[in-house]
Amino acid sequence: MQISKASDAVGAIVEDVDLKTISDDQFAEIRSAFFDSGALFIKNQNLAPEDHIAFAERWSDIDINRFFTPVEGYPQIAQVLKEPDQEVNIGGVWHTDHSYDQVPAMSSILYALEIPPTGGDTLFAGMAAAYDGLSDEMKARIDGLKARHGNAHVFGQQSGYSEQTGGRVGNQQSAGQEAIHPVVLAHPETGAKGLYVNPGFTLNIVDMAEEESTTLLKQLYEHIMQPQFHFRFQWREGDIAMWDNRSTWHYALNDYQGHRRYMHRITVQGVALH
Ligand SMILES: O=C(O)CCC(=O)C(=O)O
Ligand SMILES: [Fe+2]
Repeated sequence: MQISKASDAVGAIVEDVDLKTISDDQFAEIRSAFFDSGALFIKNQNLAPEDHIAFAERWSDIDINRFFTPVEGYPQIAQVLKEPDQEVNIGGVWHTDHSYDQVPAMSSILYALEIPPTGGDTLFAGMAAAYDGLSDEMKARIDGLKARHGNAHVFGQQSGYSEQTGGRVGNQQSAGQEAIHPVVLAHPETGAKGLYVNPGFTLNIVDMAEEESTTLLKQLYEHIMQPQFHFRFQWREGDIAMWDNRSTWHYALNDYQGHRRYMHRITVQGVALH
């Protein structure tokens, strides 16, 4: 097994390993690379749904997403699918998964089954590198702030997201979760400080006037959107990307209209954030 850095800001590439047969020592190495880098790109796997589930369960219990259509026979696995005639994809904005939950998911483990002939890359951003890149003044300004996150505007009845994604997002009546988390998070495993707000689900900064909150979030987002904090992953069938939802953002590019892209996703449970 070889593990190498994907970019300065985020991610590591894992090669020459078969996740079906890893030892406990190899898993420990994978685990520490994951928390240190925020995301792993594990090349060239051949996993049945049972193997994907078994790998996910090495990390934590599975956190079943309320909204995505599951794979038939496997309620633990969500379909991340875009059909040729579907215009809007899943995850086509910068976001992190499940920040609207009281106990947000630790990781999403995405396995590529069908990749379009070109395009369909996923962008990742590293929140610790982005935090480190802030001015001292901005670090002082956001120290101790909290933000409110929610999902009704994405997964709720009124959002239109379900229709736009060809009905692939359902259960809208159970949307509406909200949670408050720190804007600067000391990572629960490593203690590294990172930004924990995202354009997908963060609603506002708590105890701040709306206009000031909007301006501050926009400033932070523009900072994080700078390419030095990113890595662009180009998929091959059989690859896994797994990311730490507490220390990264991701963005599924939607630049392959007319082609099919199909992934299986398992999300695993995290811990309460302070
Ligand atoms: O399809 C992708 O590359 C990522 C989609 C996404 O946002 C997710 O699965 O959480
Ligand atoms: Fe996502």
